[in-house]
Amino acid sequence: MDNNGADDEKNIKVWDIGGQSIASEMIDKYIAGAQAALIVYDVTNMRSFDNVQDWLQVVKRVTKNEEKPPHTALVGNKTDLEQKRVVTVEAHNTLAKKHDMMPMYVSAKTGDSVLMLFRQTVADLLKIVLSKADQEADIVVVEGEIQSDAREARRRVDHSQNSNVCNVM
Ligand SMILES: Nc1nc2c(ncn2[C@@H]2O[C@H](COP(=O)(O)OP(=O)(O)OP(=O)(O)O)[C@@H](O)[C@H]2O)c(=O)[nH]1
Ligand SMILES: [Mg+2]
Repeated sequence: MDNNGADDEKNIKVWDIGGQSIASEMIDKYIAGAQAALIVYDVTNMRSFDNVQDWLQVVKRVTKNEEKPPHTALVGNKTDLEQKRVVTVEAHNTLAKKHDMMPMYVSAKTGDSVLMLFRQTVADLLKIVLSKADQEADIVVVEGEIQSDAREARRRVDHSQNSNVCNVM
C-alpha cells in the first residue's frame, strides 16, 4: 500500500495466489514484505477450511523475521450458497480468534462485501475506525416481508442475494 498523491487516497497492490502454489518455491517472494494476507476458503468445502491452517503456517514462516507481521483476515467465500454451507460460523470465528485474524465473509459471485473486505483491511492498517455507514456501504441487504409460512418464504427468497448480515429464511 502506498500514497496516491492525495492524502486520503491509497494504492494497494494485490497478488492472487492460487491454492496449488502452496508448495511452490516462488511463494516466499509473494508473501515476504506483505502488509496483509487475506486467506480465503470456500464455506461449502471443509477441505478448503482445513487448508487455512497450512496457509497461515506459510505466512508465519515467511514473515517470522519481519518487524511488522502482516495483518491477516480469514475470509469465508461463497456466502451466496448459504444453504450449502458446511463450515459453521462458530468454527470460522473460533479459528479467526485463535490466530488473531479479522473474520470476514464475502461472495465473489455476487460481489457481496468484497469491497468491504479491502476497505476494512486498509482501514485497519491505517488504524482508521470506520463509521457504521462506511462498514455497511457494500453489504447487500435483502428486504422482504416476513412470511407466516416458512416454506413459502424460502421459495420466494432469492438466496443468491443473501448476505452474511441479513439472511431471510
Ligand atoms: N457460487 C459461487 N461460486 C464461486 C464463488 N467464488 C468462486 N466460485 C466458483 O468456484 C470455482 C473456483 O473458483 P476459482 O476462482 O477458480 O477459485 P480459486 O480459489 O481462485 O482457485 P485457485 O486459484 O485454483 O486456487 C469456480 O467454479 C467459480 O465460479 C462464489 O462466491 N460463489
Ligand atoms: Mg485463483
